[in-house]
Amino acid sequence: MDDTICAISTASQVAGIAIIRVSGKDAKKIVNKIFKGKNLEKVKSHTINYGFIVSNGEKVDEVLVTVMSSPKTFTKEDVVEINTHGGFTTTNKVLELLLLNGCRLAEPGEFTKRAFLNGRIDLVEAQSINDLIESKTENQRKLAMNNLTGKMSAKIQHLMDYILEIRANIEVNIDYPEYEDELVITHEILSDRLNIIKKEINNILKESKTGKLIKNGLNIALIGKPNTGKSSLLNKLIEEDKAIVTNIPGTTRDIIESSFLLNGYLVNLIDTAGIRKTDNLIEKMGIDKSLEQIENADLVLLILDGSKKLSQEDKDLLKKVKKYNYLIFINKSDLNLKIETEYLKNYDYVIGNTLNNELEELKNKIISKFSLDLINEKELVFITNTEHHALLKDTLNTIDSIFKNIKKNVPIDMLTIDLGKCYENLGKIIGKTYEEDLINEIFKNFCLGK
Ligand SMILES: Nc1nc2c(ncn2[C@@H]2O[C@H](COP(=O)(O)OP(=O)(O)OP(=O)(O)O)[C@@H](O)[C@H]2O)c(=O)[nH]1
Ligand SMILES: [Mg+2]
Repeated sequence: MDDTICAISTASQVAGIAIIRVSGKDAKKIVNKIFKGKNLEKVKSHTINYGFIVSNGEKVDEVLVTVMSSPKTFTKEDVVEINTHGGFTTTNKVLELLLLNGCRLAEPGEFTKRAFLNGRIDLVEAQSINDLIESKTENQRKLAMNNLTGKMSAKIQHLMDYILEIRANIEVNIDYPEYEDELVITHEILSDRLNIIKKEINNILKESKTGKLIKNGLNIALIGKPNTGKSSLLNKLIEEDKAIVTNIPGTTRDIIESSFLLNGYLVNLIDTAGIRKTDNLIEKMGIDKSLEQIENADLVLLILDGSKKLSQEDKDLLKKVKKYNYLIFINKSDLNLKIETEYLKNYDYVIGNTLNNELEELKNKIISKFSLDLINEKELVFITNTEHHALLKDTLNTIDSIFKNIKKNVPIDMLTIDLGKCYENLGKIIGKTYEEDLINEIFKNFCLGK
């Protein structure tokens, strides 16, 4: 972290302006070497300075240079940002000059890594910067922004503080029995407190499902016999003629994916080959892919042709989808309905058609199935990272093993190792360590050694 790094921070495309970011202790010195204007090493912090980037006395570009002194910057180091005219050649030339004058090209994410290592942001916040950049919907943006402002980190930190307090308390009970003011942690008290932690982690995990849904979108696989209108439905929902539609059964062979916004949430539709018995090798391969999609989807949407009686193939599919999170869409309601709805009475279905865009009932059903109408009202603070999810699950497992040991009457001091493990797991989410914190906690709360 001793060196000074630089990178083009804006998109690599022709634009009016591009920004080159420089961070590190020599940021001002290096930029100053190639800048004609005020002395950047002497200007006030957080100022924008007009001038030219020069190379061998020749003007390369007319620029605005923002100088921001440590520590009030993104990386907490000195940061200089050069606004160049955004052509490829000019921007690359300025970057090249920085490299020739002592900067190193930043690795991907290195500015954020420095912000983390210098204590400006924690790991959840660092991750959410990426999410913020990649967000496609308003809700994804809100979620990332809430995480960025540390709301999730605060929740995790709160749990960690609680564990640390118990752990430090036990430590004092053992090492300083003469310290009588201190509550003695018994198996019962420990169980009560562990239950509180468990409940909170379970809540975070439950809500994280919603977070994942916002971040990755809701994956819906469109499944059904050939010719029921799967591709027509995809086209109608995304409002674009993306998938080929014909009256020839077996039209779709490959998987076709596209997204649309439902109530502000990203929905990824996966159109698949109609499922039937076939000797055609290509169609067969397509059907295998359809069946794979059933496994991976958040919702399996089975499309039936309402103008026909149920065939054996439909009935087989009905049996199959019941094992998943499914919904049935009876399509072609503009025609005479011949489908036996009586057979479907124990199934969750809605009726509509793609021909006249009668899809409101279907949309509303999906919204209510995933409570998409309720999410908005809650505060969007969720764990979205898979590793963080795994760490929380691991913490729950460790708590369960403590409970088992309590039942076996294992002495309290033997349980502290597992308590430490819980703390460490949670700490990994926000990038904090255990030992140091424990020592601080003991000495902070109990003012020992007086
Ligand atoms: N009347 C009517 N016809 C429809 C409706 N939806 C689709 N169709 C027709 O049904 C036929 C099949 O539509 P597709 O969308 O290609 O069906 P598919 O399920 O994708 O078929 P495969 O790709 O072969 O599995 C086309 O002729 C569509 O125009 C509807 O709501 N009403
Ligand atoms: Mg199709």
